[in-house]
Amino acid sequence: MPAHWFEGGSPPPKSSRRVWCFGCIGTAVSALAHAQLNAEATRDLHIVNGALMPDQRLIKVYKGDRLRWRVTSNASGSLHLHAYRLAIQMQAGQSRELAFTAFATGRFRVEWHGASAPAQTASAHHAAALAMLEVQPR
Ligand SMILES: [Cu+2]
Repeated sequence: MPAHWFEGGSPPPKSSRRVWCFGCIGTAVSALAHAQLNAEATRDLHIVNGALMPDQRLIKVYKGDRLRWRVTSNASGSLHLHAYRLAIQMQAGQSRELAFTAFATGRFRVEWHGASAPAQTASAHHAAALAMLEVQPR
């Protein structure tokens, strides 16, 4: 082996360069998957007597996703997402859309305040949430 091969230090081992490459590809693939699956997240929320079906009660998204909730209710009231300073008034039988970007990460309560029970408004903040919005970091 010629002596000049060792001048200026040895090259990095091939194995470590390969690992670094796979790491890059993995990161790119998962970022792409998140972007494609969650960039625009539409949900139908059908509120019946102030409650949602169990499979609609957890909404998981990623930070930066654009959310579009198509809300219906059989009773009048209001839907609140206090952490995001969002509220919509609902009339019985009406459907409304709530569109916003998930700008903050965390678990947030989505609340329903029925119009037929005004005294319930304050206590509703201590009752079970209508749904939980879970925003994960990307
Ligand atoms: Cu509220």
